[in-house]
Amino acid sequence: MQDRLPECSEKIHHGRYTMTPDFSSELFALVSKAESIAITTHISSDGDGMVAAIALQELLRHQGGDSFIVTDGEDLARYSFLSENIKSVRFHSEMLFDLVIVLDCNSYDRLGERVKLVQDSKHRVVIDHHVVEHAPIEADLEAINSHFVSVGALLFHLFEEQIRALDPQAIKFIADCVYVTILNDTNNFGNANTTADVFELCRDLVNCGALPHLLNMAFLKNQSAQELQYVGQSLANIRLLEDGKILFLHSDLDMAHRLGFDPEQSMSVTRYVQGVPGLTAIAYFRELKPELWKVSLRSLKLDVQSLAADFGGGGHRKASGLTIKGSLADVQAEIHQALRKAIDRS
Ligand SMILES: [Mn+2]
Repeated sequence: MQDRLPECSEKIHHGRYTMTPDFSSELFALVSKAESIAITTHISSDGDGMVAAIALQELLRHQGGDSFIVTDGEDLARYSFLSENIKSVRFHSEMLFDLVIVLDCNSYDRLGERVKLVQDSKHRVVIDHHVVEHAPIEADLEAINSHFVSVGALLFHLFEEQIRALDPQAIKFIADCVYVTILNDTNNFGNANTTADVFELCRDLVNCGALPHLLNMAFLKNQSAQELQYVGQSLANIRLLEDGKILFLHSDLDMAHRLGFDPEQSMSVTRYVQGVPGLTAIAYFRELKPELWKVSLRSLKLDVQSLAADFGGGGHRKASGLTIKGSLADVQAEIHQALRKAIDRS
């Protein structure tokens, strides 16, 4: 698929694409020299970066490279349907690796405490599909191409030859992982990045043994009854404002305690309300500590990044977040006012 792109055949620095022509052999040369290898991804890891890391670990294992996935301690049980043998370790500041491979991230800003892990390593490799913006990681070797739908898809492209040379079981394993990265980054083929190329790649992955119905169930519908109750009660809190242009919903600590559910384990709640007709903006309020709220903003029409920035938050134009102190009523009133102003300006 994407190998039609000229960007993949030569090293180009447009701030957007960097691909070395023989990336895979250069990477395997680094891997064979390295005494210790770490694979890592951005903070608040997701089903792209982390699952691509699981796929890469498997590929390296077949190439004789033993690696650790370095995490912030997040629970990888979520991915146990892919593998029970993920070799991972929680980051601590004394650890040192010869080679660190960073996936789904090209910026020191997105590494949290693991900046040290990357900076202290002898060699660094970056594989990513985000546009390069702030504090780029200085890498010995990098493959950055924002044409790819997920870093898993980029990984498959870079190593397709090596992957296809594996035994059928290993091929299927990696195809499953890559498929999950696409489910994650297209939000189940629902985002604007779901192109014909994506379906072509998925066709290849299914031909490699990936079973979409099982992966869909295991990855996207893997929610405990408590989590569904948590989502349900959050949805029951929906309020419409400004003639139905603004939708508010919230989850407080009391609710989480009552249900015995850890909100950190929750998948996005806003995805359930994004299709409500007539909306200009969504604000989801989640209580982090008593009277401290995380606000997730979504809008197809307003620039919610600049709105979040006014409160010390950040993100993207269409999806951003901030934290704010106060009672729910006060916090909602403040965000309501800011959104109303943004609507008036638009
Ligand atoms: Mn990604």
